[in-house]
Amino acid sequence: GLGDGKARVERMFGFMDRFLKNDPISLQKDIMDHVEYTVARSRFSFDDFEAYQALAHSVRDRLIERWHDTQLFFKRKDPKRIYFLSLEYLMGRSLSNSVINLGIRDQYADALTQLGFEYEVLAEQEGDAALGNGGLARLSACQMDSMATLDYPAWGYGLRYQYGLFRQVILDGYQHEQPDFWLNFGNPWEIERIHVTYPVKFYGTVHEEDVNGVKTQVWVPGETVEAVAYDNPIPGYGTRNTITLRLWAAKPSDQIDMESYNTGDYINAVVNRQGAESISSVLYPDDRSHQGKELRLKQQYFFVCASLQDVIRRFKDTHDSFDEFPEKIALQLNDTHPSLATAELMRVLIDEENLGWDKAWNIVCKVFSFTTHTVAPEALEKVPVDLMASLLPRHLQIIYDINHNFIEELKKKVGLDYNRLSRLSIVEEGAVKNIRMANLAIVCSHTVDGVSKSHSELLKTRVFKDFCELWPQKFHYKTNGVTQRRWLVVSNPSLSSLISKWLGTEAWIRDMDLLAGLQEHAANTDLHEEWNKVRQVNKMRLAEYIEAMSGVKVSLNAMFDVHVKRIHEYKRQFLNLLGIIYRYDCIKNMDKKDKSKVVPRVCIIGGKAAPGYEIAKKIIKLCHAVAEKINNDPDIGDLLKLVFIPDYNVSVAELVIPGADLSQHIRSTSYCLCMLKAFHLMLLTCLNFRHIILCEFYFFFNLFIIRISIYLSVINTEIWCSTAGHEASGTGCMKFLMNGCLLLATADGSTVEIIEEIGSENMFLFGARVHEVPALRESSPLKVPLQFARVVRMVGDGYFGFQDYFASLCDKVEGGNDFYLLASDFESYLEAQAAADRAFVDQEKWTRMSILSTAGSGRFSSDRTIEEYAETTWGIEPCRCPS
Ligand code: 73E
Repeated sequence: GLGDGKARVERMFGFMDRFLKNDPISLQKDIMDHVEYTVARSRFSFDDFEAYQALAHSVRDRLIERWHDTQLFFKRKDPKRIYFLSLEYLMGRSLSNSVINLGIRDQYADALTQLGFEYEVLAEQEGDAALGNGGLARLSACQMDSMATLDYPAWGYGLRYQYGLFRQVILDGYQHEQPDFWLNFGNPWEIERIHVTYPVKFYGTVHEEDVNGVKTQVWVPGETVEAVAYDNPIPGYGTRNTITLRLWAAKPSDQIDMESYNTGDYINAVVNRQGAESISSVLYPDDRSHQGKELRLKQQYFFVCASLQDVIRRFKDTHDSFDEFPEKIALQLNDTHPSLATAELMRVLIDEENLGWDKAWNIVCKVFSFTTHTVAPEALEKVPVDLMASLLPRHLQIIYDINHNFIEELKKKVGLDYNRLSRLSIVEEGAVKNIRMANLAIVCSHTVDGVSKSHSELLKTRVFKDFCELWPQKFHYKTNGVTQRRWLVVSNPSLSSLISKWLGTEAWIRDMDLLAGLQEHAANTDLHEEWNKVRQVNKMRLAEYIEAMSGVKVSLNAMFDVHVKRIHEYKRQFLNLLGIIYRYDCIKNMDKKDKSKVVPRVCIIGGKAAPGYEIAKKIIKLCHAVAEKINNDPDIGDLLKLVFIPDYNVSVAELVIPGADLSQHIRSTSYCLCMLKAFHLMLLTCLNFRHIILCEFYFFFNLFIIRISIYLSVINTEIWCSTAGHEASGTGCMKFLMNGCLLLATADGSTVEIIEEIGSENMFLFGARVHEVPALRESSPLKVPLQFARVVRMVGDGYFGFQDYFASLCDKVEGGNDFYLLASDFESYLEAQAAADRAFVDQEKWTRMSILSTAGSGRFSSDRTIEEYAETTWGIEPCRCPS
C-alpha cells in the first residue's frame, strides 16, 4: 500500500499527472478505450455522437483527477468556504469550456484529426444544460467559472431538474414549448453520488413537548423524500483547482411506507413512491412572476434542506463546536429563491443541535449574504402563509419568531410608526397573509448586494427604501460580470488569438484589465485589417446558421443587428420591430437614387417567451409576420432582412454574439413618464367630470383637499425617485461588448457603467437619461409621434396579416396605455439607429469603436465581481491546489 497519513498524501500528490497523459497518442488511446468500454461500440463502427461521448468521458477522467486533488487539498487546508446557493444555473455545453480550462484543447484537436475526426464537429454534438431561465442563471454559471479560476474554496448548490428550460419550436410563426429531455442521452459531466443522500421532510404537525424541563417544539413531518447528490466538476483556467457544482435530485425515500405494502396494494404503493421524483422534475419557466405554487416552494425547501445538511456534515467532519461556524462558512443567497435556508439553519441549530435561540441567531446573522436581482417592489417573491403552514409548519413558527424579535427591536429604534413597521415586517398582512421572502433574507443577512450601480440606487430609493434607511451599512452592490473564458476564448477563438497577438500575452484570460492595452492600437490600420477579417469570418458562420435555420440568405455586407434575450415587454422587442417596419416603409417609398444610400441591414431577433405570457408570444408571431413580408418583397432585396433565431440558448449565443455588428439593449428606462401620464389622465378626467368634482368640492371640501394632496405626493415621489428602469443589470451587453460588437442601448442597469468605461461616443444611446428627467417633466408626454402612430396602425390594420391576433398588442402602446414608453422613445430610437447607419458607412470609425469596445470591457469580467464578493462580502481567500 501507500502507507498512512501525511506520507501517503505526499505520495499521492507525487503521482499526479502520472495517471493520465495529454500527448496525442495517450489521448487517442483513452478516447478509443471509452468507445469500446464506456460507450460500448465497436472501435470499427461508431458515429459522431458516439465519438463525442467517448471524447467527453476522456475529458471527464481528467476533470475527476483534478477535482479529487482539489477537494483533498481543501480538506487539508480547511479554509473558510463559500457555499453559493442558486436555484438556477445555465451551464450550456461543457466540452469546449473544459478542454480550454484544462489547457488541452489543441492536443485533443490533434489527437482527433489523427483518428479521422474533426474536433469542432464532435463538439457540436453536445446538447445544452439549460437548468435556468436567463440572466440570473447564466450569471451563476459565469461566477462558478470565476470562483474556480481564482482558486476560491467554493461549492455551488442547485437542483438537478430532469427537464430544463423548455425547447422553443416555431410553427407558422407561433412559439410552441417542448420538454427538454436533456438527460436522455446520458450526461458525462456529472458524477452520481449514490452514497451522498439526505432525507428531506415536509408537511405534518408541530407540538410542544417537555424535554428535560425545557419546553420544546417538535415537528412530526408527514412526508420524507430523499435528496441524491450529482456532482459536476467545474475546472478553473490556468490552475489545477476544480470545484464542485452539486445538484440534488429527488428520489423516493427508503423509509418505505410499510402500511401501504401491508394492506396488499403493492402496485399503488410503488407508483406512489415515484411521485417523490416530481420535486426535481421541472424548472419553472417564468423569470418574473411568483405565483405561490406549492411545487415551487417544495423545490426551494428540498434544495436548501439537502444543501445545508451537506454543509453541516462537512463542517462537523473537522469541527466539534459550532462556535467556529461563521469563521469557516459563508452562505450566499442568489436572489430570494433559496432564502428559506435562513429559517432552515435556525431550525437545525435549535431543534437538532440544541444550540438555543440566541446562539443560533448569532450564527445565522453572520453567515448569510443576499444578492437581489429585482427592480420592482411588486415583483418580490411572496409565499402565502397558509401554504407555508401546511408544507413547513415548523419553519413558519421560526419565521414568526424571527419577525417578532425583529419588530420588537425595531419599535425601540423607530417607535410606534405602524406604517413603517408594517412595510418592514416579514409578514404581510391582508386578505391573504404572505411571507415576504426578501424581507426574511434581508433581516437574516449581514450584507445585501445589488447587481449594478444604478440598481443599487433603485434599492435605496424604491425597492428596499425602508430597509436602506434602517441599515444603510448593510446595502452594497457588485456590478455583474461574465466570464471571458466562455464568452471570448471558447466562443470566439480567432478574436482571442488576435487579442493575445496584439497584447503580446494570453494573461488577459485571467486578468481582463489587460484588455485596456488594446486602446493604444485602436487606430492601427494593420490591426483594423486583421480585426475586420476575424469579424467577417464570424459573420459568415452566423450567416450559414441563419440560412440553415430559416432559409433566408443574408448578405455579409449588411450590418448584422442583433436583439437576443428573453422576450419581455420591458425589453421592448416590439420597439425594435416597429423600428424595422418604419425602415421597411421608408425603403419602400424611396426612389432608386436614395435606395443606393441605404445601409443594408440584417435584423436578427431571438428569445423565448414564458409559456403563459400571451403578449410576449404575440411579439414572436409579429416578428415572423413582418419577416415574411419584408424578406419576400422584391423592392427591398438585400437592403433589409429580418430573421428570428429559434430556441435561443447558451450555445446559440456563442455563435450569434461573435457575428454581431450591432446589438440592442433597449429596455424602457423610466416610470416617471408613466406617472406623468397618469397625472394628465387624472386632470383630463377631472375636467370631464368637473360638475361631479364641484359637488364633491362643496359637500366634501376637506376630503377632496386631502385626496388631491395624496395624489400629488404619490406622483412626486414617483417622479423624483424613479430615475432608473426595469433592468437590474443586464449581462448580454457585456458579452457583445467583449466581442467588439457596438451597443445600441438605453442608459440603465449595467449600461451606465459601460458608458463610464468606453465613453458614450463609442455607443449609440437613446431614451430618457437620469439627469434629463426634470426636463422631460416639462414636455408633453402624451404626444405620439406621427411615424409611430403610422407603423403601429400598419400592424393594427392587418398589413402583416393576423389583424385580430395583433389587436391586443397594439392596444398595449396606443391610447395612453403605453406603459413601457415605446411612443415617447420612438424618435430618439430612430435617431440612434440612424447614427449607427452613419458610423457603419465609415468603416474606419466603426472598427475603431469596435476595438475600443473590447478594450473597455475589462471591468465586466465575472472575475472582478467574484473578487469583490470574496473580499468584501464573504471574507474568503484563495486556496490554490499545487500542480
Ligand atoms: O437584469 C437582470 C440581471 O442582469 C435581471 O432581470 C435578472 O438577473 C440578471 C443577473 O443579475 C433576473 N432574473 C430574475 N430576476 N432578475 C429571476 C426571477 C425569478 C426567477 C428567475 C430569474
